[in-house]
Amino acid sequence: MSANQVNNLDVVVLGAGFSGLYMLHRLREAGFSTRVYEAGDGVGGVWYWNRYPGARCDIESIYYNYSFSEELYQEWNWTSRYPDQPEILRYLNYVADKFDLRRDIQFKTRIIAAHYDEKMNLWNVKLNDGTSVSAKYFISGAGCLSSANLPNFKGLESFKGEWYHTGKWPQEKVDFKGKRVGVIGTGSSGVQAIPVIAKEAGHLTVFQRTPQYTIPARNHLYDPAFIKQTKENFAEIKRLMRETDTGNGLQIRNISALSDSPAKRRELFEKVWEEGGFGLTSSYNDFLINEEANHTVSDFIRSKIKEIVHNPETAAKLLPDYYFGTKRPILDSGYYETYNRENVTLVDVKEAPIIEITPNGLRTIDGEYELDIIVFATGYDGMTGPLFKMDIRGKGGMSLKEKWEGGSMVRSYLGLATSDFPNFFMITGPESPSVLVNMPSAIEQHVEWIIDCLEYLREKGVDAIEPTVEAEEAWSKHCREVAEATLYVKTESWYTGANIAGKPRSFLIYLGGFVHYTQKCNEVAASGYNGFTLSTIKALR
Ligand code: N01
Repeated sequence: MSANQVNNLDVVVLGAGFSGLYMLHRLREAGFSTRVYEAGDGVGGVWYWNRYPGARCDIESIYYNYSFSEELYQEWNWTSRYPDQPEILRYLNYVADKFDLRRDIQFKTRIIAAHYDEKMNLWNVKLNDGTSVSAKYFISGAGCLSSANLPNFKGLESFKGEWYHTGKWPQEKVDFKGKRVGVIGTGSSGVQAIPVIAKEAGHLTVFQRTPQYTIPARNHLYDPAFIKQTKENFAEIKRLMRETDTGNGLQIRNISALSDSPAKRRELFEKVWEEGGFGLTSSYNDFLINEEANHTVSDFIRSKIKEIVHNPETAAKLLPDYYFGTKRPILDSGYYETYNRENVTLVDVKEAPIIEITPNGLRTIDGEYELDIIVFATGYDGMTGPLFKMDIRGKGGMSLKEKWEGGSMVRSYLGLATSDFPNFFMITGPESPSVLVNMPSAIEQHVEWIIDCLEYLREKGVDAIEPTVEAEEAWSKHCREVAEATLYVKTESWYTGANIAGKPRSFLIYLGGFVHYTQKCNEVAASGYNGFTLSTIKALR
Protein backbone atom coordinates (compact mmCIF):
# COMPACT_ATOMS: atom_id res chain seq x y z
CA MET A 1 0.00 0.00 0.00
CA SER A 2 1.53 3.36 -0.93
CA ALA A 3 1.27 6.41 1.30
CA ASN A 4 -1.16 8.26 -0.97
CA GLN A 5 -3.64 5.37 -0.75
CA VAL A 6 -4.04 5.71 2.97
CA ASN A 7 -5.90 8.97 3.45
CA ASN A 8 -8.55 9.35 6.14
CA LEU A 9 -7.10 6.87 8.50
CA ASP A 10 -8.30 6.73 12.05
CA VAL A 11 -4.77 7.02 13.41
CA VAL A 12 -1.23 7.86 12.33
CA VAL A 13 1.44 6.68 14.74
CA LEU A 14 5.01 7.96 14.68
CA GLY A 15 7.75 5.38 15.25
CA ALA A 16 8.05 1.60 15.44
CA GLY A 17 9.87 1.24 18.74
CA PHE A 18 8.43 -0.22 21.95
CA SER A 19 5.71 2.51 21.91
CA GLY A 20 4.64 2.41 18.29
CA LEU A 21 4.53 -1.39 18.07
CA TYR A 22 2.28 -1.83 21.07
CA MET A 23 0.14 1.17 20.09
CA LEU A 24 -0.38 -0.32 16.63
CA HIS A 25 -1.28 -3.72 18.06
CA ARG A 26 -3.90 -2.26 20.38
CA LEU A 27 -5.35 0.12 17.79
CA ARG A 28 -5.79 -2.68 15.29
CA GLU A 29 -7.34 -4.94 17.90
CA ALA A 30 -9.82 -2.15 18.66
CA GLY A 31 -10.66 -1.77 14.98
CA PHE A 32 -9.00 1.61 14.28
CA SER A 33 -7.42 1.90 10.83
CA THR A 34 -3.80 2.77 11.58
CA ARG A 35 -0.53 3.45 9.80
CA VAL A 36 2.84 3.67 11.50
CA TYR A 37 5.71 5.66 9.95
CA GLU A 38 9.24 4.74 10.90
CA ALA A 39 12.46 6.40 9.72
CA GLY A 40 14.55 3.23 10.09
CA ASP A 41 14.29 0.29 7.74
CA GLY A 42 13.28 -1.99 10.58
CA VAL A 43 11.45 -1.97 13.90
CA GLY A 44 13.21 -1.13 17.16
CA GLY A 45 13.25 2.64 17.64
CA VAL A 46 16.26 3.60 19.77
CA TRP A 47 17.31 -0.05 19.71
CA TYR A 48 17.42 0.09 15.93
CA TRP A 49 19.77 3.10 15.94
CA ASN A 50 21.89 2.45 19.03
CA ARG A 51 24.18 -0.26 17.65
CA TYR A 52 27.39 1.12 19.15
CA PRO A 53 29.88 -1.34 20.66
CA GLY A 54 28.75 -2.42 24.11
CA ALA A 55 25.15 -1.15 23.69
CA ARG A 56 23.10 -2.93 26.29
CA CYS A 57 20.07 -2.19 28.37
CA ASP A 58 20.63 -1.43 32.04
CA ILE A 59 17.24 -2.72 33.17
CA GLU A 60 17.16 -6.46 33.90
CA SER A 61 15.86 -8.22 30.84
CA ILE A 62 13.02 -10.06 32.57
CA TYR A 63 11.49 -6.63 33.22
CA TYR A 64 12.59 -4.97 29.99
CA ASN A 65 9.82 -6.39 27.87
CA TYR A 66 6.11 -6.18 27.35
CA SER A 67 3.80 -7.58 29.98
CA PHE A 68 0.52 -7.24 28.03
CA SER A 69 0.73 -10.75 26.60
CA GLU A 70 1.48 -13.68 28.87
CA GLU A 71 1.85 -15.86 25.79
CA LEU A 72 4.61 -13.60 24.49
CA TYR A 73 6.30 -13.62 27.89
CA GLN A 74 6.21 -17.42 28.00
CA GLU A 75 7.60 -17.76 24.49
CA TRP A 76 10.55 -15.41 24.69
CA ASN A 77 13.79 -16.46 26.46
CA TRP A 78 16.28 -13.79 27.52
CA THR A 79 19.84 -15.05 27.64
CA SER A 80 21.46 -12.68 30.13
CA ARG A 81 20.74 -10.40 33.06
CA TYR A 82 21.15 -7.26 30.94
CA PRO A 83 20.14 -7.76 27.31
CA ASP A 84 22.46 -6.44 24.63
CA GLN A 85 21.21 -4.37 21.71
CA PRO A 86 21.11 -7.25 19.17
CA GLU A 87 19.01 -9.34 21.55
CA ILE A 88 16.52 -6.51 22.22
CA LEU A 89 16.24 -5.92 18.49
CA ARG A 90 15.58 -9.64 17.97
CA TYR A 91 12.88 -9.43 20.65
CA LEU A 92 11.14 -6.48 18.99
CA ASN A 93 11.33 -8.20 15.60
CA TYR A 94 9.80 -11.27 17.20
CA VAL A 95 6.97 -9.11 18.58
CA ALA A 96 6.41 -7.52 15.16
CA ASP A 97 6.18 -10.96 13.55
CA LYS A 98 4.06 -12.56 16.25
CA PHE A 99 1.42 -9.83 16.05
CA ASP A 100 1.81 -9.39 12.28
CA LEU A 101 2.58 -5.70 12.71
CA ARG A 102 4.77 -4.98 9.68
CA ARG A 103 1.91 -4.77 7.19
CA ASP A 104 0.81 -1.48 8.76
CA ILE A 105 4.26 0.04 9.15
CA GLN A 106 5.90 2.11 6.44
CA PHE A 107 9.65 1.96 6.97
CA LYS A 108 12.32 4.38 5.73
CA THR A 109 9.75 7.14 6.06
CA ARG A 110 10.09 10.11 8.35
CA ILE A 111 7.19 12.29 9.46
CA ILE A 112 8.34 15.84 8.84
CA ALA A 113 5.15 17.73 9.70
CA ALA A 114 1.71 17.19 11.19
CA HIS A 115 -0.85 19.98 10.89
CA TYR A 116 -4.29 19.93 12.46
CA ASP A 117 -7.04 20.99 10.07
CA GLU A 118 -9.74 22.59 12.21
CA LYS A 119 -12.42 22.50 9.51
CA MET A 120 -12.00 18.83 8.79
CA ASN A 121 -10.95 17.80 12.31
CA LEU A 122 -8.07 15.87 10.74
CA TRP A 123 -4.32 15.70 11.11
CA ASN A 124 -2.49 16.17 7.81
CA VAL A 125 0.79 14.38 8.13
CA LYS A 126 3.62 15.14 5.71
CA LEU A 127 6.20 12.49 4.97
CA ASN A 128 9.76 12.91 3.76
CA ASP A 129 8.95 11.09 0.50
CA GLY A 130 6.85 14.08 -0.52
CA THR A 131 3.50 12.42 0.12
CA SER A 132 1.06 13.08 2.91
CA VAL A 133 -1.65 11.21 4.78
CA SER A 134 -4.53 12.32 6.93
CA ALA A 135 -5.95 10.82 10.07
CA LYS A 136 -8.30 11.74 12.87
CA TYR A 137 -5.70 11.05 15.56
CA PHE A 138 -1.97 11.63 15.57
CA ILE A 139 0.03 9.71 18.18
CA SER A 140 3.73 10.26 18.77
CA GLY A 141 5.81 7.28 19.78
CA ALA A 142 8.99 9.28 19.21
CA GLY A 143 10.10 8.68 22.78
CA CYS A 144 12.31 10.93 24.87
CA LEU A 145 15.74 10.20 23.45
CA SER A 146 15.57 9.86 19.70
CA SER A 147 17.01 13.18 18.61
CA ALA A 148 20.79 12.77 18.59
CA ASN A 149 22.89 15.69 19.82
CA LEU A 150 25.93 16.37 17.65
CA PRO A 151 27.56 19.44 19.22
CA ASN A 152 28.43 22.12 16.75
CA PHE A 153 32.21 21.66 16.85
CA LYS A 154 34.09 23.87 14.44
CA GLY A 155 35.91 21.98 11.68
CA LEU A 156 34.10 18.62 11.73
CA GLU A 157 33.69 18.74 7.95
CA SER A 158 37.48 18.96 7.58
CA PHE A 159 38.14 15.74 9.52
CA LYS A 160 39.87 13.20 7.27
CA GLY A 161 39.06 10.17 9.44
CA GLU A 162 35.76 8.46 10.20
CA TRP A 163 33.29 9.73 12.75
CA TYR A 164 30.16 8.25 14.30
CA HIS A 165 27.44 9.18 16.79
CA THR A 166 26.45 6.44 19.24
CA GLY A 167 22.76 7.18 18.64
CA LYS A 168 23.03 6.82 14.84
CA TRP A 169 25.45 3.93 14.57
CA PRO A 170 25.86 2.29 11.15
CA GLN A 171 24.62 -1.25 10.53
CA GLU A 172 28.09 -2.41 9.39
CA LYS A 173 30.74 -3.19 12.00
CA VAL A 174 33.14 -0.31 12.61
CA ASP A 175 36.72 -1.55 12.63
CA PHE A 176 38.72 0.00 15.48
CA LYS A 177 41.60 -2.45 15.22
CA GLY A 178 44.90 -0.69 15.73
CA LYS A 179 43.29 2.75 15.20
CA ARG A 180 43.68 5.93 17.20
CA VAL A 181 40.18 6.48 18.51
CA GLY A 182 38.70 9.43 20.40
CA VAL A 183 35.44 9.17 22.33
CA ILE A 184 33.73 12.42 23.32
CA GLY A 185 31.23 11.96 26.13
CA THR A 186 30.95 9.78 29.20
CA GLY A 187 27.20 9.30 29.74
CA SER A 188 25.52 5.87 29.55
CA SER A 189 26.50 5.43 25.88
CA GLY A 190 30.15 6.43 26.32
CA VAL A 191 30.54 4.38 29.50
CA GLN A 192 29.23 1.30 27.69
CA ALA A 193 31.27 1.86 24.51
CA ILE A 194 34.62 2.88 26.05
CA PRO A 195 35.63 -0.52 27.59
CA VAL A 196 34.72 -2.38 24.39
CA ILE A 197 36.47 0.06 22.03
CA ALA A 198 39.55 0.12 24.29
CA LYS A 199 40.03 -3.63 23.81
CA GLU A 200 40.21 -3.24 20.04
CA ALA A 201 41.73 0.19 19.42
CA GLY A 202 45.43 0.89 19.08
CA HIS A 203 44.94 3.85 21.38
CA LEU A 204 41.80 5.32 22.91
CA THR A 205 41.55 8.89 24.13
CA VAL A 206 38.46 9.70 26.18
CA PHE A 207 37.40 13.35 26.19
CA GLN A 208 35.41 13.79 29.39
CA ARG A 209 33.50 16.94 30.29
CA THR A 210 31.75 15.72 33.44
CA PRO A 211 32.85 12.62 35.34
CA GLN A 212 29.94 10.30 36.08
CA TYR A 213 29.07 7.81 38.78
CA THR A 214 28.74 4.33 37.39
CA ILE A 215 27.97 1.07 39.12
CA PRO A 216 29.10 -2.40 38.01
CA ALA A 217 26.35 -4.22 36.10
CA ARG A 218 27.85 -7.66 36.83
CA ASN A 219 26.07 -9.01 33.83
CA HIS A 220 25.91 -12.79 33.52
CA LEU A 221 24.14 -15.43 31.50
CA TYR A 222 20.82 -16.55 32.90
CA ASP A 223 20.47 -20.02 34.26
CA PRO A 224 17.59 -21.81 32.44
CA ALA A 225 16.15 -22.72 35.86
CA PHE A 226 15.92 -19.00 36.67
CA ILE A 227 14.13 -18.27 33.39
CA LYS A 228 11.69 -21.11 34.10
CA GLN A 229 11.02 -19.60 37.51
CA THR A 230 10.37 -16.11 36.09
CA LYS A 231 7.85 -17.58 33.67
CA GLU A 232 6.08 -19.28 36.52
CA ASN A 233 6.08 -15.92 38.30
CA PHE A 234 4.70 -13.95 35.37
CA ALA A 235 1.84 -12.46 37.39
CA GLU A 236 4.27 -11.12 40.00
CA ILE A 237 6.65 -9.74 37.37
CA LYS A 238 3.75 -7.98 35.68
CA ARG A 239 2.70 -6.55 39.04
CA LEU A 240 6.22 -5.28 39.73
CA MET A 241 6.36 -3.71 36.28
CA ARG A 242 3.01 -2.00 36.59
CA GLU A 243 2.38 -1.34 40.25
CA THR A 244 5.69 -0.09 41.61
CA ASP A 245 7.38 3.28 41.19
CA THR A 246 10.42 1.94 39.33
CA GLY A 247 8.62 -0.64 37.20
CA ASN A 248 11.91 -2.51 36.97
CA GLY A 249 11.71 -5.03 39.79
CA LEU A 250 13.59 -2.88 42.28
CA GLN A 251 11.76 -1.88 45.43
CA ILE A 252 13.12 1.23 47.10
CA ARG A 253 13.79 0.46 50.77
CA ASN A 254 11.62 2.81 52.76
CA ILE A 255 14.35 3.96 55.13
CA SER A 256 16.59 7.02 55.25
CA ALA A 257 20.31 6.60 54.55
CA LEU A 258 20.89 8.63 57.71
CA SER A 259 19.02 6.24 59.96
CA ASP A 260 21.75 3.60 59.68
CA SER A 261 25.19 3.88 61.28
CA PRO A 262 28.09 4.54 58.87
CA ALA A 263 29.31 0.96 59.39
CA LYS A 264 25.92 -0.58 58.66
CA ARG A 265 25.46 1.65 55.62
CA ARG A 266 28.87 0.76 54.25
CA GLU A 267 28.10 -2.93 54.73
CA LEU A 268 24.91 -2.55 52.71
CA PHE A 269 26.61 -0.45 50.01
CA GLU A 270 29.39 -3.05 49.66
CA LYS A 271 26.81 -5.83 49.36
CA VAL A 272 24.75 -4.15 46.63
CA TRP A 273 27.92 -3.03 44.82
CA GLU A 274 29.04 -6.67 44.69
CA GLU A 275 25.60 -7.78 43.47
CA GLY A 276 25.79 -5.18 40.69
CA GLY A 277 22.89 -3.36 39.09
CA PHE A 278 20.79 -0.53 40.45
CA GLY A 279 20.41 -2.04 43.94
CA LEU A 280 22.55 0.83 45.19
CA THR A 281 20.05 3.41 43.95
CA SER A 282 17.21 1.77 45.84
CA SER A 283 19.11 0.98 49.04
CA TYR A 284 17.67 4.05 50.83
CA ASN A 285 14.74 6.33 50.09
CA ASP A 286 16.23 9.81 50.42
CA PHE A 287 19.23 10.07 48.09
CA LEU A 288 17.33 12.44 45.81
CA ILE A 289 15.78 14.69 48.42
CA ASN A 290 18.41 14.99 51.14
CA GLU A 291 21.91 16.31 50.47
CA GLU A 292 23.46 14.55 53.44
CA ALA A 293 21.90 11.23 52.47
CA ASN A 294 23.19 11.74 48.97
CA HIS A 295 26.72 12.38 50.25
CA THR A 296 26.76 8.92 51.83
CA VAL A 297 26.31 7.15 48.52
CA SER A 298 28.32 9.66 46.45
CA ASP A 299 31.26 9.30 48.87
CA PHE A 300 30.97 5.53 48.66
CA ILE A 301 31.21 5.47 44.86
CA ARG A 302 34.08 7.96 44.88
CA SER A 303 35.93 5.65 47.28
CA LYS A 304 35.38 2.76 44.84
CA ILE A 305 36.76 4.81 41.92
CA LYS A 306 39.92 5.53 43.92
CA GLU A 307 40.25 1.84 44.75
CA ILE A 308 39.83 0.68 41.15
CA VAL A 309 41.86 3.24 39.20
CA HIS A 310 45.60 2.80 39.78
CA ASN A 311 46.88 6.18 38.60
CA PRO A 312 45.86 8.74 41.28
CA GLU A 313 45.80 11.63 38.78
CA THR A 314 43.46 9.74 36.47
CA ALA A 315 41.34 8.66 39.43
CA ALA A 316 41.06 12.28 40.57
CA LYS A 317 39.78 13.32 37.13
CA LEU A 318 37.15 10.58 37.28
CA LEU A 319 35.65 11.69 40.59
CA PRO A 320 32.16 13.15 40.11
CA ASP A 321 30.95 15.90 42.40
CA TYR A 322 27.26 16.23 41.54
CA TYR A 323 24.52 14.58 43.60
CA PHE A 324 24.47 10.89 42.73
CA GLY A 325 21.33 10.00 40.78
CA THR A 326 20.58 13.52 39.58
CA LYS A 327 22.15 12.63 36.25
CA ARG A 328 20.86 9.33 34.89
CA PRO A 329 22.62 6.57 36.91
CA ILE A 330 24.79 4.29 34.80
CA LEU A 331 25.71 0.61 34.90
CA ASP A 332 29.02 -0.44 33.42
CA SER A 333 31.11 -3.45 32.61
CA GLY A 334 34.71 -2.61 33.49
CA TYR A 335 34.48 1.16 32.90
CA TYR A 336 36.80 2.48 35.61
CA GLU A 337 39.13 -0.53 35.11
CA THR A 338 39.57 0.55 31.48
CA TYR A 339 41.64 3.52 32.67
CA ASN A 340 44.26 1.08 33.98
CA ARG A 341 45.01 0.00 30.41
CA GLU A 342 48.21 1.20 28.76
CA ASN A 343 46.35 2.20 25.57
CA VAL A 344 43.80 4.52 27.24
CA THR A 345 44.19 8.23 28.04
CA LEU A 346 41.65 10.41 29.83
CA VAL A 347 41.46 14.09 28.86
CA ASP A 348 39.48 16.53 30.98
CA VAL A 349 37.78 18.87 28.51
CA LYS A 350 36.20 20.97 31.21
CA GLU A 351 39.71 21.98 32.24
CA ALA A 352 40.97 22.16 28.64
CA PRO A 353 37.93 22.61 26.36
CA ILE A 354 37.72 21.30 22.82
CA ILE A 355 38.37 24.18 20.41
CA GLU A 356 37.90 22.43 17.10
CA ILE A 357 38.02 19.26 15.08
CA THR A 358 41.03 19.35 12.77
CA PRO A 359 41.73 17.36 9.58
CA ASN A 360 43.87 14.98 11.66
CA GLY A 361 41.99 14.87 14.94
CA LEU A 362 40.87 17.20 17.65
CA ARG A 363 42.35 20.26 19.31
CA THR A 364 41.77 21.31 22.91
CA ILE A 365 43.28 24.46 24.36
CA ASP A 366 46.16 22.23 25.52
CA GLY A 367 47.06 20.86 22.08
CA GLU A 368 46.10 18.54 19.23
CA TYR A 369 45.22 14.82 19.50
CA GLU A 370 45.70 12.85 16.30
CA LEU A 371 42.79 10.50 15.67
CA ASP A 372 41.63 8.08 12.98
CA ILE A 373 38.10 7.74 14.36
CA ILE A 374 35.99 10.06 16.50
CA VAL A 375 33.00 8.67 18.38
CA PHE A 376 30.48 11.24 19.54
CA ALA A 377 28.81 9.80 22.62
CA THR A 378 27.28 13.21 23.16
CA GLY A 379 23.72 12.15 23.86
CA TYR A 380 20.38 13.57 22.85
CA ASP A 381 18.21 16.62 22.73
CA GLY A 382 15.89 14.92 25.22
CA MET A 383 12.17 15.15 25.92
CA THR A 384 11.12 18.02 23.61
CA GLY A 385 13.84 17.36 20.99
CA PRO A 386 12.04 14.54 19.12
CA LEU A 387 8.78 16.54 19.03
CA PHE A 388 10.37 19.81 17.93
CA LYS A 389 12.21 18.03 15.11
CA MET A 390 8.85 17.88 13.31
CA ASP A 391 6.63 20.80 12.44
CA ILE A 392 3.61 19.94 14.61
CA ARG A 393 0.87 22.56 14.36
CA GLY A 394 -2.41 22.70 16.21
CA LYS A 395 -5.32 25.14 16.15
CA GLY A 396 -4.73 28.45 14.41
CA GLY A 397 -1.59 27.07 12.78
CA MET A 398 0.38 27.48 16.00
CA SER A 399 3.39 25.17 16.24
CA LEU A 400 4.12 23.10 19.30
CA LYS A 401 7.51 24.77 19.51
CA GLU A 402 5.82 28.19 19.57
CA LYS A 403 3.25 27.12 22.12
CA TRP A 404 5.94 25.69 24.37
CA GLU A 405 8.25 28.66 23.69
CA GLY A 406 11.11 26.48 22.56
CA GLY A 407 10.83 24.33 25.69
CA SER A 408 10.70 27.03 28.37
CA MET A 409 6.89 26.89 28.65
CA VAL A 410 6.01 23.23 28.25
CA ARG A 411 2.43 22.69 29.28
CA SER A 412 0.83 19.27 29.04
CA TYR A 413 -1.88 17.38 30.82
CA LEU A 414 -0.34 14.25 32.32
CA GLY A 415 2.34 14.35 29.62
CA LEU A 416 -0.27 12.80 27.34
CA ALA A 417 -1.75 15.76 25.50
CA THR A 418 -1.65 19.54 25.25
CA SER A 419 -4.37 22.15 24.70
CA ASP A 420 -4.97 23.52 21.20
CA PHE A 421 -3.67 20.27 19.72
CA PRO A 422 -6.87 18.20 19.58
CA ASN A 423 -6.62 14.45 19.03
CA PHE A 424 -2.84 14.52 19.46
CA PHE A 425 -1.32 12.16 22.03
CA MET A 426 2.22 11.65 23.21
CA ILE A 427 3.41 8.29 24.52
CA THR A 428 5.73 9.03 27.48
CA GLY A 429 5.62 12.72 26.65
CA PRO A 430 7.15 15.63 28.62
CA GLU A 431 5.68 15.87 32.16
CA SER A 432 4.92 12.16 32.40
CA PRO A 433 7.16 9.86 34.52
CA SER A 434 8.80 8.60 31.26
CA VAL A 435 12.52 7.89 31.62
CA LEU A 436 12.40 7.61 35.41
CA VAL A 437 10.32 4.45 35.09
CA ASN A 438 11.24 1.28 33.26
CA MET A 439 10.33 2.37 29.72
CA PRO A 440 8.20 -0.68 28.71
CA SER A 441 6.16 -0.16 31.91
CA ALA A 442 5.62 3.53 31.21
CA ILE A 443 4.81 2.81 27.57
CA GLU A 444 2.24 0.09 28.29
CA GLN A 445 0.47 2.34 30.78
CA HIS A 446 0.26 5.19 28.27
CA VAL A 447 -0.78 3.03 25.33
CA GLU A 448 -3.54 1.40 27.38
CA TRP A 449 -4.79 4.77 28.62
CA ILE A 450 -4.87 6.16 25.07
CA ILE A 451 -6.68 3.14 23.64
CA ASP A 452 -9.30 3.26 26.43
CA CYS A 453 -9.75 6.96 25.69
CA LEU A 454 -10.20 6.46 21.93
CA GLU A 455 -12.70 3.67 22.52
CA TYR A 456 -14.63 5.89 24.92
CA LEU A 457 -14.72 8.77 22.42
CA ARG A 458 -15.93 6.44 19.67
CA GLU A 459 -18.64 5.00 21.90
CA LYS A 460 -19.84 8.45 22.97
CA GLY A 461 -19.67 9.92 19.48
CA VAL A 462 -17.05 12.48 20.47
CA ASP A 463 -14.98 13.89 17.63
CA ALA A 464 -12.23 15.82 19.36
CA ILE A 465 -10.47 15.82 22.70
CA GLU A 466 -7.94 18.23 24.13
CA PRO A 467 -6.92 19.25 27.64
CA THR A 468 -8.33 22.41 29.16
CA VAL A 469 -5.82 25.19 29.76
CA GLU A 470 -6.63 25.09 33.49
CA ALA A 471 -5.94 21.35 33.75
CA GLU A 472 -2.61 21.53 31.99
CA GLU A 473 -1.53 24.64 33.91
CA ALA A 474 -2.30 22.84 37.17
CA TRP A 475 -0.52 19.67 36.07
CA SER A 476 2.58 21.52 34.90
CA LYS A 477 2.68 23.51 38.13
CA HIS A 478 2.42 20.29 40.11
CA CYS A 479 5.27 18.76 38.07
CA ARG A 480 7.50 21.75 38.70
CA GLU A 481 6.73 21.83 42.42
CA VAL A 482 7.54 18.15 42.84
CA ALA A 483 10.80 18.56 40.92
CA GLU A 484 11.80 21.67 42.89
CA ALA A 485 11.62 19.66 46.11
CA THR A 486 14.35 17.31 44.86
CA LEU A 487 18.05 17.51 44.16
CA TYR A 488 17.51 16.77 40.45
CA VAL A 489 17.08 20.45 39.64
CA LYS A 490 20.44 21.30 41.22
CA THR A 491 22.40 19.40 38.58
CA GLU A 492 23.09 20.28 34.96
CA SER A 493 22.01 17.28 32.92
CA TRP A 494 20.02 16.26 29.88
CA TYR A 495 17.09 15.89 32.29
CA THR A 496 17.14 19.68 32.68
CA GLY A 497 18.09 20.46 29.06
CA ALA A 498 21.50 21.78 30.14
CA ASN A 499 23.36 19.48 27.71
CA ILE A 500 22.16 21.40 24.65
CA ALA A 501 23.62 24.83 23.98
CA GLY A 502 20.86 27.45 24.10
CA LYS A 503 18.13 25.06 25.23
CA PRO A 504 15.87 26.49 27.94
CA ARG A 505 16.23 24.78 31.32
CA SER A 506 13.20 22.89 32.55
CA PHE A 507 12.64 19.59 34.29
CA LEU A 508 10.09 17.69 32.23
CA ILE A 509 9.84 14.36 34.04
CA TYR A 510 7.04 13.83 36.54
CA LEU A 511 8.63 12.80 39.84
CA GLY A 512 5.50 12.12 41.89
CA GLY A 513 5.84 8.37 41.35
CA PHE A 514 4.54 5.99 38.72
CA VAL A 515 1.98 4.44 41.08
CA HIS A 516 0.46 7.79 41.97
CA TYR A 517 0.64 8.91 38.35
CA THR A 518 -1.15 5.78 37.10
CA GLN A 519 -3.87 6.30 39.71
CA LYS A 520 -4.32 9.89 38.58
CA CYS A 521 -4.60 8.83 34.91
CA ASN A 522 -7.13 6.15 35.85
CA GLU A 523 -9.19 8.64 37.84
CA VAL A 524 -9.27 11.05 34.91
CA ALA A 525 -10.50 8.25 32.62
CA ALA A 526 -13.08 7.05 35.17
CA SER A 527 -14.48 10.58 35.51
CA GLY A 528 -15.24 10.74 31.79
CA TYR A 529 -11.98 12.60 31.11
CA ASN A 530 -12.09 15.41 33.61
CA GLY A 531 -9.64 18.12 32.60
CA PHE A 532 -10.24 17.51 28.91
CA THR A 533 -12.72 19.20 26.57
CA LEU A 534 -14.67 16.67 24.53
CA SER A 535 -16.37 18.08 21.41
CA THR A 536 -18.59 16.87 18.63
CA ILE A 537 -18.27 18.10 15.06
CA LYS A 538 -21.29 20.34 15.64
CA ALA A 539 -19.47 22.10 18.45
CA LEU A 540 -16.30 22.31 16.41
CA ARG A 541 -17.94 24.03 13.44
O1 N01 B 1 24.10 10.85 26.61
P1 N01 B 1 24.39 11.74 27.92
P2 N01 B 1 24.12 9.26 26.47
N1 N01 B 1 31.74 18.63 24.62
O2 N01 B 1 23.72 13.04 27.65
C1 N01 B 1 29.11 14.91 26.85
C2 N01 B 1 19.83 6.54 27.79
N2 N01 B 1 20.73 5.43 27.52
O3 N01 B 1 23.84 8.93 25.04
O4 N01 B 1 27.78 15.56 31.19
C3 N01 B 1 32.14 17.64 25.41
O5 N01 B 1 24.09 11.04 29.15
C4 N01 B 1 28.32 15.07 28.12
O6 N01 B 1 29.01 15.87 29.04
P3 N01 B 1 28.18 16.63 30.21
C5 N01 B 1 19.95 6.95 29.26
O7 N01 B 1 18.72 7.44 29.70
C6 N01 B 1 20.44 4.27 28.13
O8 N01 B 1 25.31 8.69 27.08
O9 N01 B 1 26.97 17.24 29.54
N3 N01 B 1 31.33 16.71 25.93
C7 N01 B 1 28.17 13.63 28.53
O10 N01 B 1 29.33 13.15 29.13
C8 N01 B 1 20.99 8.03 29.18
O11 N01 B 1 21.01 8.89 30.27
C9 N01 B 1 21.24 3.19 27.93
O12 N01 B 1 29.12 17.62 30.74
C10 N01 B 1 30.04 16.80 25.61
C11 N01 B 1 27.98 12.94 27.20
O13 N01 B 1 28.54 13.78 26.20
C12 N01 B 1 20.58 8.70 27.89
O14 N01 B 1 20.23 7.63 27.02
C13 N01 B 1 22.36 3.27 27.15
C14 N01 B 1 29.53 17.80 24.77
C15 N01 B 1 26.52 12.71 26.86
O15 N01 B 1 25.95 11.91 27.85
C16 N01 B 1 21.64 9.53 27.23
O16 N01 B 1 22.89 8.82 27.33
C17 N01 B 1 22.64 4.48 26.53
C18 N01 B 1 30.45 18.74 24.27
N4 N01 B 1 30.05 19.76 23.49
C19 N01 B 1 21.82 5.56 26.72
N5 N01 B 1 28.21 17.61 24.63
C20 N01 B 1 20.86 1.94 28.61
O17 N01 B 1 21.65 1.25 29.13
C21 N01 B 1 27.90 16.54 25.37
N6 N01 B 1 29.01 16.04 25.97
C22 N01 B 1 19.42 1.60 28.68
